[in-house]
Amino acid sequence: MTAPRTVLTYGTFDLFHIGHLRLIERLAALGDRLIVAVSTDEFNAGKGKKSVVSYEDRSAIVGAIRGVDLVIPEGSWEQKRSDIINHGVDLFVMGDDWAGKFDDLADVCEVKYLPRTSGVSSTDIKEMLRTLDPIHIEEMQTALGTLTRLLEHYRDLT
Ligand code: C2G
Repeated sequence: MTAPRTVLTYGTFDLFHIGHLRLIERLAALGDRLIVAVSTDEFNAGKGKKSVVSYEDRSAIVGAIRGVDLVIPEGSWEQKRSDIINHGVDLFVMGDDWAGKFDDLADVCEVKYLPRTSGVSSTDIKEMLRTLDPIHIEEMQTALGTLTRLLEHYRDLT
């Protein structure tokens, strides 16, 4: 009976989307146990990221995904090595936007980077939402009013 193969990854998982899901699905297929470390709100602030969704909700969402066996908080850049040792991790995996960044962990476990899912990111979703916020809708309505008046003015001149 071989020991279960444990996989570990880290992320913010804000505005959970298909890119996050596709990564987690692939990770679950790489081992018998999957641990996901979710960045805390405080750690995100340190990354210069303000997540829309709270740590409490982001970790609950990730924890509810089939194939995720444990969610732990990510509160610092330095905790990866001790997490790997304390949880008996065999394989550390990140999306390839992090390619090479964690190769120093190769002395305590296997390190892999998987291709990101193209065309989707929490940043893009936030940008889309931003254009829909009330202030921007009001700005667009004002601009539309100005354009309408200009058109009417020129139409009267012709
Ligand atoms: N990801 C992906 N495809 C996307 C978007 C993200 O495969 N379209 C992957 C990323 O490569 C990462 C994981 O999903 O491995 C989580 O992405 P983020 O939530 O953006 O996490 P990040 O801000 O990169 O934080 O210590 C590491 C950091 O906590 C990682």
